Amino acid sequence: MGFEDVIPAPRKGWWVPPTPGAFPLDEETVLYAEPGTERVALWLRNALSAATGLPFAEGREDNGIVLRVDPGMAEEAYRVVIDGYAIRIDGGSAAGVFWGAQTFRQLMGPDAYRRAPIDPARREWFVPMVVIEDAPRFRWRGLMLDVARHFTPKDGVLRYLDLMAAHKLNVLHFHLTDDQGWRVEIRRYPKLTETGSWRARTKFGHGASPLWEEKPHGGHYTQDDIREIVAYAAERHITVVPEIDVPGHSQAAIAAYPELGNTDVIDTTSLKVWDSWGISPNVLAPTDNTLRFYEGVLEELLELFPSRFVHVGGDECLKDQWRRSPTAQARIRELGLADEDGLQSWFIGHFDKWLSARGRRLVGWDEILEGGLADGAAVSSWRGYEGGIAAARAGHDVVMCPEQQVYLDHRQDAGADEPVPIGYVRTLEDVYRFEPVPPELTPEEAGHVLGTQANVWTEVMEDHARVDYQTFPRLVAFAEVAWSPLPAPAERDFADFERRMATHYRRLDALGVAYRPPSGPLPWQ
Ligand code: TNX
Repeated sequence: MGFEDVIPAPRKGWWVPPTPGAFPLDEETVLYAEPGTERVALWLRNALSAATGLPFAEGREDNGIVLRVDPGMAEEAYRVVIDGYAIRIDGGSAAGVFWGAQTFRQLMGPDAYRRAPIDPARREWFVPMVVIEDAPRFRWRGLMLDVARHFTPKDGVLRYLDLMAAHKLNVLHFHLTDDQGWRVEIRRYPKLTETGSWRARTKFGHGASPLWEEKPHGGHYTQDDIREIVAYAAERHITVVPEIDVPGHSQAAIAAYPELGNTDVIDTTSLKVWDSWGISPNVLAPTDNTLRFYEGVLEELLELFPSRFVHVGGDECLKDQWRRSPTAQARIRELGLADEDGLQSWFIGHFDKWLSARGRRLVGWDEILEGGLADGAAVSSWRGYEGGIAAARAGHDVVMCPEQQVYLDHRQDAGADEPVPIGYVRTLEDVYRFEPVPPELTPEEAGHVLGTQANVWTEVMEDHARVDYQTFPRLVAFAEVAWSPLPAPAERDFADFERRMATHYRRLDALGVAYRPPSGPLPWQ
């Protein structure tokens, strides 16, 4: 299915004319943006000029590049036509044109991904004379980045957005809070970041030899940083979906504001930001005070993130403190709930209504199904496919991200020299054969699968290089699954994907991605 070496594989592609030809790009090549494509033109000019040193001046002439929105095409669809006269990149919207521009960059060769020309004497580049017609399979092609366990400085996030765009991924699920850290400035609650974004020591290590690093770790994004990240993403047609995890995974918030915890059963005043991995038993108290506090957090969040979806977590909330807490038990009786699961669903349901009233939609991890799913909620199905199947059957939207298939913190190989040997073994081929839509869904139910996302949890990734290593090359296979209409898993042509990967590794090299090498020594750990 793969045409040329384009990744993700486009739906259709053919040579123009029948014999392979090449179209030259040089000092004279101009770039013209029809209305609505100006920002794409700016992006393309910046990217190509940086790599080639050619100006790609604004202008409309034969032999130039023309970007255009064609309202007759589907929203994210695009068509690239490179014939004897011009290069035309059409899309159903600016997003479609942008994905077409990404494909065009691939056709220019791996050096088009560099940020400065490596051969200033080279004044001519060639692209193959082809027609490519393409459109995505899913509208939610996501990557979840956990910046709570290990903080990724803003720089690294912007770089990840570029890498996502190069692979036609369009949703960054931004896991901003957890037991181990709170990463977004909230003006009305300054201690969330003053206290909640730092931990005194951090456990790093895995497998049989855990190692305590007695060093502090932390960091956070200011609101202006977030505005910049969101704008940078928007220019790349990526939506940033923020996640504030409640009512579990909240120890960092409780460390900052102890009254958020179950003060009737534990002494929350001495709690620190959690410095181990695993799940903290210290969860939010199901009180009106907590609800008001998080409404305040979400109010500021909605100003920062225009995304229609807002993620409220809901995963792995240990209920022991609620079982022991007279306050929580009184709440259960007062609301006529069956048990603690009912309390969690009441909690999530509150924010479902609160967000809906503000024109947004709630999305949560599949535990939000327990005790009853809130009306408008969408589900991130992580504990396998089951939660997603149940939600789709009940008419709810679903993002498929089952941990056994697309958790990129899990090891990539069974070998003893794998530097991060945790979790299930998920090879590049396993990810390539991941199917987001389970066969047991009817076509109508399958229509509720908005798409899929790969999740990068960072307990064992203390820096950029490690995040790159775990994410790549598997994210490339994932991107093809999310974008291209591949056949059933057993029929997928992994050999053809590997053939195209040979070129793609050179693109990743040019981008400076520290991927797991397909052969040879693994990085020092
Ligand atoms: C489960 S997935 C979690 C995360 C961990 C991850 C490690 C999910 C909603 N919860 O908190 O980081 O496993 O693989």
